Amino acid sequence: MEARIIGLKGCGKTTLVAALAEGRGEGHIATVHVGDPRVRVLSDIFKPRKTTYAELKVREVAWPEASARKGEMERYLDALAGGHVYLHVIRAFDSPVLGESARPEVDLAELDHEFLLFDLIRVERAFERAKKAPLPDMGKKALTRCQELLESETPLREAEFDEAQLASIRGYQFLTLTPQLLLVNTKSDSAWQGSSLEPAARGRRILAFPFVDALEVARLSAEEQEEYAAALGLPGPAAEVVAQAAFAQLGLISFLTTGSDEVRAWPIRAGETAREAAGAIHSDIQRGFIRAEVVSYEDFMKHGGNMKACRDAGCLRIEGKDYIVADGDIINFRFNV
Ligand SMILES: Nc1nc2c(ncn2[C@@H]2O[C@H](COP(=O)(O)OP(=O)(O)O)[C@@H](O)[C@H]2O)c(=O)[nH]1
Ligand SMILES: [Mg+2]
Repeated sequence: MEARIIGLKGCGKTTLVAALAEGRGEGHIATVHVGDPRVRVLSDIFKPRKTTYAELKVREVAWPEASARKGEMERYLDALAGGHVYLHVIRAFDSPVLGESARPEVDLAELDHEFLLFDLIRVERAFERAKKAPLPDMGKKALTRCQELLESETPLREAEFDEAQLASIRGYQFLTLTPQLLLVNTKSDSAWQGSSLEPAARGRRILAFPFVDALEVARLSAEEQEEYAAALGLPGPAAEVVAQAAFAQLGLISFLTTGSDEVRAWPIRAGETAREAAGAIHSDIQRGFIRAEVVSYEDFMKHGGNMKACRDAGCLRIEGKDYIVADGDIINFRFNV
């Protein structure tokens, strides 16, 4: 999963990358492990050679300088492409660097407005091109609908599109179609009064914490992180909290695979079938899918973390290709290629 960190200049994007990276960052890029206690427990039971958590790749996209905006804008848009989710950072501390006091509502409205404008420009360009190479009816209809939404200042992610419509607009890479998480960078020493951002959040999840404190916590050992996060009033280590919220915002769940080789969490979209889930591991397993042997993490732990006990108790289920995978399913795929 790819995330892009967006936000105006000086809001704390680089600080966030550092806090998320826990030492694994490279400047503007970091790979975040999605903390999953189930993976930790299973790893203790199976003692595999390798333990693999779901990953969120994050990349900071710097806000273009006003003076150089024209040329930089294209680069900005290129850098946003490929992001499955935007982590939208909002400054809620008075910035000595910028010489500006906190104005989170204004900043949020500004970037939201810019994104609507970018998308409107894309719609207009698409209609321009359609004069030379006409669009199919479906494409024209979908594009017109996007235009109406954007002109009424509705981000496209708030609209319901059916699969066919989505297919015809996906290629335009509209910025407002991408889900967002709002990350409020708060003042260290005072309680955050977040209610004023709620209306403008329009359904986006809000996480608020002081990034500088989160960065301090991230520099500690794994054992110390939980404790110090709590002491600073943070909901947890930033990497864990942000990655989990991003996955939730995207409607992702994880199924698990176990063995002496590897214990691993595999993120998939909620609602995917066993056969689709198999494809997350390897296209061969999807192609040669025979059946899935499934036990829920809860049942597995209820039976002492023992697969044979699960089988004897009848809670190791045999499921077919259309089975809808549940979060925390431990799955062994049978396949034949
Ligand atoms: N007081 C305070 N300053 C911060 C915080 N986060 C970042 N800063 C400072 O704000 C400035 C800009 O931060 P930076 O992460 O580079 O912002 P970016 O432009 O969005 O990448 C730096 O001088 C940071 O030290 C914060 O949580 N509290
Ligand atoms: Mg920066």
